[in-house]
Amino acid sequence: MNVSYLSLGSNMGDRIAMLERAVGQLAAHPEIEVGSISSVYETDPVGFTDQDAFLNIVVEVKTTQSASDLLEVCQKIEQYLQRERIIRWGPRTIDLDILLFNQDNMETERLTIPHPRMHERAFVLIPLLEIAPQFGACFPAEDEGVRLWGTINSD
Ligand code: PH2
Ligand code: MG
Ligand code: MG
Repeated sequence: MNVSYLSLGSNMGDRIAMLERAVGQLAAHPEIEVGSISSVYETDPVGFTDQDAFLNIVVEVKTTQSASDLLEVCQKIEQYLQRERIIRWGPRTIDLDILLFNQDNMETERLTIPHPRMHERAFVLIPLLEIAPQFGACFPAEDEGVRLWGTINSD
C-alpha cells in the first residue's frame, strides 16, 4: 500500500464545498482510502497575489495506485469539479497536488515528487505538519499568512 499526501486548495466559488466534494471524490475511488484530513486553513495567495484568499487542506491517502495513476485521478476530479484556471498560480475552483508519495523521489514530464515548491509554502506545510508531524524535521514551517478557518465535513 502506498501512502501519499495531497494538497487541496480553492479560492473561487463555494470554497469549502469544493474541498468537501474533492475529498468525497477521492474517498469514492475504489483504489483510494482517505486517511487523516487536516483542519481547513484560510491562506493568503502566494505567487500571484492579486486574488482572493484560498482555503487549503492536506489529505493523507492510501492507495494501491502508482503516483502517475494518482495524478490522473486528481486531474479527473479537477475536471469533474469544473476547474477553471486562466492564469498560472491564479484563481481556481479546485486544485489537487501530490506532495509526497511514500519516500519516493521522482521526476517525469508531468510529475515531480516531492512537490518542488512545497518547502517554501506555508499553506502546504502548516496543514501537512498538523497531520504528519514526523515531517517537521525535513520541512520547517512558519505560519505567516495561514489562519485556522474550520474543519471539513467529510460525511
Ligand atoms: N496555489 C497556487 C498558487 N498560490 N496560494 C495559496 N494561498 N494557496 C494555494 O493553494 C495556492 C496559492 C498554485 O496552485
Ligand atoms: Mg497547486
Ligand atoms: Mg496543481
